[in-house]
Amino acid sequence: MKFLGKEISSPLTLASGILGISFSSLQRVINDGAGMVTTKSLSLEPRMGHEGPIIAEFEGGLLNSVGLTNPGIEEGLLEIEKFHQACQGVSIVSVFGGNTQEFKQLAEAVNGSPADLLELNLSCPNVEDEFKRPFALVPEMVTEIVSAVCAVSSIPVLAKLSPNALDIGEIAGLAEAAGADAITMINTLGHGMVIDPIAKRPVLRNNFGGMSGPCIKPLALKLIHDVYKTVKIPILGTGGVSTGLDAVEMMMAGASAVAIGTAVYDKGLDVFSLAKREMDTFMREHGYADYPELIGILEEN
Ligand code: RRO
Repeated sequence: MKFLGKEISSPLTLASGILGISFSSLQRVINDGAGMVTTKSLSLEPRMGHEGPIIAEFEGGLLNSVGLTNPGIEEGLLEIEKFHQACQGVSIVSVFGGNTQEFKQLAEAVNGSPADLLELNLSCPNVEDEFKRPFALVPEMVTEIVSAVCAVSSIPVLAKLSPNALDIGEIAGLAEAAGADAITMINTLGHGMVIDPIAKRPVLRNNFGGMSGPCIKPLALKLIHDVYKTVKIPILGTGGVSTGLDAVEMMMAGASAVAIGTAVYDKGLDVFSLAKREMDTFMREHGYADYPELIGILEEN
């Protein structure tokens, strides 16, 4: 099947942030059955991120307050070069800028690389202290950043949106009107807090963080379906997917491809081969010949 004109071996995709940027991990995910990989969001300069603990487990998934730890765009793109020398997978380079100009500079840097697709992270929940509200919650910033990037990018552009937006359908529509080629949704939810009752303290050093994992899957499905009905561009769905059946549900809701993040932390890299096998079995048993047949076929009651 194809996603944004790129041939992919399956709709399964590594979500941003879960395996960093090293080409060998990204290559392993492709060998395990994913069609695409997304890098950790890269900024112009390297960032240390927040002090630990930055991850807290709870019964519904994970809370993270990573704080955009990354080695910077230059080093990230060196790994992308190695990735493309090593395998046939499709790469999505995720970038984060503190303002429109930085997003533009990042897009220009990515133009000079073999990256296939460019994802704009407009929705990191963990850097509000430095950059104020995530851009995906500010309609005029979505329009400004997406237009500026699409004017210079030589590869297709995805806008990654937040479930915290008041009306994510409106935000997706603005991204589409500004030239985005696809929507990635959803980034982590909240903030949430996990408490250590003995210490009488939040587990995260930063006190709160974005929620991911099975607890956000129903929200992701609902919002993806809403956006599917609103825009014409494809959706890279993500949020709580850990099995092949979860991926099938997300495609039925309207996603053209499905990214797995937190489940890699829980289940290890085998999650891709397991999910692909389960998807393929479901499709064979229910008479679907190819993945795109699943997209948006949900019938509402
Ligand atoms: O690095 C993070 O703290 C982070 C990012 Br950039 C993001 O987009 N989503 C998230 O939950 N954490």
